[in-house]
Amino acid sequence: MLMNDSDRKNLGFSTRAIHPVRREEDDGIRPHTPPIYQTSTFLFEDVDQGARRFAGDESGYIYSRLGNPTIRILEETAADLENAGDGAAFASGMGAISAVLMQVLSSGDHLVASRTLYGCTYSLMQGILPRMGVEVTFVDATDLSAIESALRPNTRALYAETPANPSMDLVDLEGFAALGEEAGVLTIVDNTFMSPYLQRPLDWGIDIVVHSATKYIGGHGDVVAGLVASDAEFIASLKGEAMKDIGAIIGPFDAWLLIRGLKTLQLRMQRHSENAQCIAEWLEEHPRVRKVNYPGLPSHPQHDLARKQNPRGLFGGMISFEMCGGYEAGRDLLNGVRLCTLAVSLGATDTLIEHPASMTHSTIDEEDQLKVGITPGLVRLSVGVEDCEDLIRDLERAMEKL
Ligand code: LCS
Repeated sequence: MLMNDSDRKNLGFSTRAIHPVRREEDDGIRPHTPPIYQTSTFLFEDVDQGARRFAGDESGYIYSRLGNPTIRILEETAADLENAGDGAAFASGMGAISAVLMQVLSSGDHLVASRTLYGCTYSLMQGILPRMGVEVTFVDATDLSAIESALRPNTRALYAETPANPSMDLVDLEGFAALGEEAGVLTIVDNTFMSPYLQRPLDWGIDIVVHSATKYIGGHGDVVAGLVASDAEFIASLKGEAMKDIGAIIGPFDAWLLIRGLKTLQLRMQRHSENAQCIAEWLEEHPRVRKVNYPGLPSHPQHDLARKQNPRGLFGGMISFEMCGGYEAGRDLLNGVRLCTLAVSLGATDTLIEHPASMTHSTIDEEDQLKVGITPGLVRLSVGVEDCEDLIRDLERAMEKL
């Protein structure tokens, strides 16, 4: 027997992640893992059935851009883990973010966004959105009063990442949601850095959550994908327009990889967080490091907020830190490590090290980079699930050579 929705309600996070939401699979074969429906289209019994499905008078699959059973398992399972009414999966995090913004915003609308965002999210808001007639104001989203002051009568949505890439600044989710509610505007939060195991923005009243599922949800650095979680009404509108008509859909095999990734999300996030806490504490004591940005450190200016929003006492695997000696020191550290992998992206099982100013955030001009703490000497580490002592030894050896 397959579990029904009320059975799931009483289950813990890990159990729900390990047992994906599976509806009827009535071909009698009953595979243990969900099948990959690697098909672009679905058969109709006859012309009338095709017409009924297109008219919405009969449920059932039509064409994989409009829905696919493997993708649906991922969407429902991910939504369940975010405590959302429903979910939608996309070809990439940027596919998810752009679809949400296209769905929510129209020409003449205004968006208030955090000034600290992943480089391509920022360039989407700075380049494409204004070209389509949407005004965007970037604010310091750690300061709720700055967000409030930026509101205008035509503001339609507020957008932030928390923790933000790569500054590790936090947004007060409860306050952010309350501001949106009071102003009658939608709140959108990118939960990529935390994953639903460590933080569930919808529980604080946020309207829409987006993810680069490329990162912790996939977890192994082998898939590019995005997810959206929200109430069922918003997801239905997103699927009915921005997903259907723009078409940045995920493929069935990539969806299957994410269903598999979710099963170990809790184990990985626990270990990523423990390793990152240990490395952040080590870096903070290192004479060649000027500053460490990690919400799990008491020195993080929003450490109390981090404890409130991450009640498990785990603060994720992402650290950024500023080297004494600026760009040259950062470059030499990145060139000197052997075990840490010199690559962008994050959330893989191995530790990745990169230079935000010249890589992930190079789409932001230098003046704006500096405003959000992306200095030439800033290094970003996506701490993996290796043995922590080995990572510290690798970093120590590279630091000694500086
Ligand atoms: N949101 C955040 C917070 C991200 O870090 C990224 C990608 C995206 C959205 C976009 O997701 P994608 O389309 O790549 O799945 N961040 C990257 C990074 O920091 N390094 O490489 C990609």
